[in-house]
Amino acid sequence: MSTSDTILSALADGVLTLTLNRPDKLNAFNEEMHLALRAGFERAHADGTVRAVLLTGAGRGFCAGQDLGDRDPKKGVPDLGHTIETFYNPLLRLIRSLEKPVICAVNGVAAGAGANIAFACDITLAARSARFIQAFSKIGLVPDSGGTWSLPHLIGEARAKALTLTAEPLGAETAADWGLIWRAVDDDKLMEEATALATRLAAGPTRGLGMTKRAIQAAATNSLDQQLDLERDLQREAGRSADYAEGVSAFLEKRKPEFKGK
Ligand code: T3D
Repeated sequence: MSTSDTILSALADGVLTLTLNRPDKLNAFNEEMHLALRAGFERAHADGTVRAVLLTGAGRGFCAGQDLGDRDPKKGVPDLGHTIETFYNPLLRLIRSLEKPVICAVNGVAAGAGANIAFACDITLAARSARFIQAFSKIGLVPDSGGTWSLPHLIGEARAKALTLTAEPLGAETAADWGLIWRAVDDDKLMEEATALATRLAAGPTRGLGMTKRAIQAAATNSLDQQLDLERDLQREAGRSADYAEGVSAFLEKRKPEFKGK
């Protein structure tokens, strides 16, 4: 099933796979691709049969950020604050607020917003040959798509500043060593591993996984006391879920649980 040619969308085994599909432009964002990707994540929020999302790119790149062909200075001075507010920020919020796992399979270069979108996903795998580039400083821009938040949180200020000010490419293995992504995998195994992971998570206790995501993200701004209170509230809710009853029953009956995401 496809929402637009610029995003390929397919649902199988509870995993909604969204593939950025402008390979000639290394999957750079134009407005059509933004709207189609947003529609994909909105579907993931609304559709109970979607229990995990897998985001990847078609061709040799993951995403080269904004399509600079749409930013030709000869056409006038753009209001980039407006495009961030209209397109990039809503996308980041949809990814972070989705109470289902979002797996990202970075199949090639991830530059500008493309890199920071990959860092915003819950579990990011990258092909060993992939590289991440904070390309913004090369064209006089500031990192966006949450990069000025996620980079210092994930790797500290020193590395965040060096990456963003120099725009030096960062290889997938170093990105994994630094904690920017989960794992670098052999190029020819990327989609197999990412699909297996997404499928495993989609068969899991979706509500518990979603609340886990919420709790981990909340820790960025909460005190320990606030976090302890949040854990209490979320555990109360998780303890009332059908999947918790199923998980405990399966353990006691020495069988595999069959979670329904409820
Ligand atoms: O504007 C706003 O709304 C604000 C938001 C901004 C968010 C951002 O993401 S700003 C950052 C924008 N992105 C960049 O600055 C990256 C530009 N691209 C590159 O630096 C390089 O392409 C890469 C390092 C990503 C990859 O290099 P390489 O050598 O592997 O590939 P290439 O030959 O440069 O690119 C292949 C093709 O993709 C090429 O087209 P061609 O010549 O074969 O017809 C190239 O022009 C095209 N392409 C790559 N990136 C973009 C792009 N076309 C349009 N926009 C791009 N961002």
